[in-house]
Amino acid sequence: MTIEFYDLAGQDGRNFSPYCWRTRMALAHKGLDFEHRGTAFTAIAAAGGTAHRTVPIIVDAGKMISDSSRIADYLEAQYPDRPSLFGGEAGHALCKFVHSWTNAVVHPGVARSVVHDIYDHVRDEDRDYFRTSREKVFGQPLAAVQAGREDRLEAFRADLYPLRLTVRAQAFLGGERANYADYIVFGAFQWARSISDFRILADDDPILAWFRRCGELFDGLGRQAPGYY
Ligand SMILES: N[C@@H](CCC(=O)N[C@@H](CS)C(=O)NCC(=O)O)C(=O)O
Repeated sequence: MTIEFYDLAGQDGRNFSPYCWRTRMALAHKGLDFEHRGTAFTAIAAAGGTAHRTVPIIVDAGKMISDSSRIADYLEAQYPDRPSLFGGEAGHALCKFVHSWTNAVVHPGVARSVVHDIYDHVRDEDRDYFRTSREKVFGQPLAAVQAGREDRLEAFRADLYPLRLTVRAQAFLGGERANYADYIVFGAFQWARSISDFRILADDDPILAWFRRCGELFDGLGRQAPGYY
């Protein structure tokens, strides 16, 4: 039975959720077909009920699972004969660091750079919800959160130095081949690319070259998704 994949959907087929990209890449890595269910923020409750409040959500063989990490663990356990997402226990453990670093350093930097651009790309029915919920989190109007992003760029790019050093020396975080660590970080930059023309990464940044390599995986899955660059 084909897996159902509930993915966040904005305007013009833009699927911009960084967490959903983790899942989308994981499904592709495992070679699993899925039925794509583009879902507005305000439609998640109808899809997932009270138990699943965020996307990504998958439904596989009648079982509903949310949270990108849980989904990755499920896919790895359920489909052991398909290519491994983690390459074993050590890889799985190391992904927890990549997850924490991405959520603590990369996501906040990206969010502050493009949050108003996200607002511009959410579906009409999501606009009030997105603005209200995110302004509550940031304690500021979205335009004020994003303002000054050019001035913050150098510091944010410097924060990415460990990633830069790594992907300059090897093709992927997983080594010669991409694994779930790559998809975790890829999701963050794909998020930005999907809804903003603001260039977080300089043209000559090795991270951009790595991002493009990731975008070419699985027949250009990432590159072909609507985006600004
Ligand atoms: N820990 C979750 C986080 C997922 C998450 O926050 N998803 C966002 C979209 S990027 C969401 O569904 N938000 C619902 C909302 O804001 O109401 C995961 O890894 O999947």
